[in-house]
Amino acid sequence: MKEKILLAIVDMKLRNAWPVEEVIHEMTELVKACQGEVVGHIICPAHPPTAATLIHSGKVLEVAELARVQGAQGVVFSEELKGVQQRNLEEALAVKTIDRTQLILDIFARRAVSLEGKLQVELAQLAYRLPRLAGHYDDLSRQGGGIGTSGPGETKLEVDRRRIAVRIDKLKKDLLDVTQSRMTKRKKRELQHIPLISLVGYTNAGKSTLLNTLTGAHQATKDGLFTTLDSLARQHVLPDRQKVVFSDTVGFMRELPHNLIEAFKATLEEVQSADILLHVVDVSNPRYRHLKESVDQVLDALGALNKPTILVFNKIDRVEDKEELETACGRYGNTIAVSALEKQNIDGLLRLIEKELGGRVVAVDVAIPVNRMDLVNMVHKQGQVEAIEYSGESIRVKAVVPQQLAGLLEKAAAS
Ligand SMILES: Nc1nc2c(ncn2[C@@H]2O[C@H](COP(=O)(O)OP(=O)(O)OP(=O)(O)O)[C@@H](O)[C@H]2O)c(=O)[nH]1
Ligand SMILES: [Mg+2]
Repeated sequence: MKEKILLAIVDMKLRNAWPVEEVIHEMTELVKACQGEVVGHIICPAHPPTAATLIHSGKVLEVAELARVQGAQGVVFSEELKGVQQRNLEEALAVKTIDRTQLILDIFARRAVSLEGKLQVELAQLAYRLPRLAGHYDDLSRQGGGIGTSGPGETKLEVDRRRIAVRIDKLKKDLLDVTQSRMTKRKKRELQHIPLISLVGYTNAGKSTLLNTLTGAHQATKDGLFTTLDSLARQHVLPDRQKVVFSDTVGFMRELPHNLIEAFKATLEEVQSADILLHVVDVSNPRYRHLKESVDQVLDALGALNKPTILVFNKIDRVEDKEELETACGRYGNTIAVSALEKQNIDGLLRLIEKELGGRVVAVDVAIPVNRMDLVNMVHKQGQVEAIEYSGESIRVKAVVPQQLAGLLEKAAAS
């Protein structure tokens, strides 16, 4: 049975705040991703917010009444709650009360598959919980007692806090180990001068579908939020025979919890080291401009906003208003409209990628000395071989290789 959830949409009347309807839509999707069912929503003004319950006490009573009438088993607030606010609200509402951040963390916890993903999620959850322990055990008596426990003693709160802090340290260490092997792979790739093309975008934009269409990978895709948590890198050869690596990673969302970005830093670093970003936008979503801006904000936080970027307007098969699509494309630079699912205009996208990588590879046809097998090995790893012929004193190499390697080959040929 699906858990029945009442949404408390907190209206902060902030500048640049998202329209209320969009928040309702987004929160409903988040609840769905947690296998819950939204039974209703209530708008709760919070200007100014209150310290005790975020929203005003009269409104708290209204939320409690609606939750009761709708038979809600939980209330989810659209804004982050402080520990004390959550406790007060839960008491007043008499049902489980959580906030948007917890909801997102819950989705991530459900989705995490890889060891790295699981460690990252647990880290984010503990980091969220740690400052919220305060005051939980105000009336605590001293722990322990008896021989060997003399001294000031510790409250349970302190013990809990310390236990969590120790666990956080341990998780960070474990994560470092797990991340190390991925870093090694990345370094190797960088040494081989194979460009990395990272797919980024709002969750559900179609990144994994595009990766599959581009490379024939089998990354799981689904209509829902945060389907992909683990990065997948896939080597591919472009039509101009340049080797590249495409990588798909976790989707973004507006105001992603800070703890989550912090915990997923290692995964997101892939984005920082990319040569090109494919920013995938679901242009069939009427809110696509807002979604794009939110992704830009996360990219900015990662220091990746100024990377060469191709804006990929996806799901054009669902866009009826072609004029609007043209306007959308005209609004930004370096855009292309595709359908990853229906495989429309994928050639165009590939050409744009080749143009963006422009001149990083060149065709060579050289004869190098037989003792330069080291170079032949490099050609196999970094380039696309057309022919390698061994004839007595020399090796003829016909291939498309990165410019730097072409230089080395030509030098060897001339010697
Ligand atoms: N109609 C249509 N649907 C698409 C297209 N591309 C992707 N989808 C659908 O959109 C949904 C989300 O696709 P995914 O590829 O999982 O999206 P994602 O960006 O990887 O999402 P997360 O991993 O959750 O961040 C799926 O149901 C896809 O089938 C497209 O070009 N047209
Ligand atoms: Mg995905």
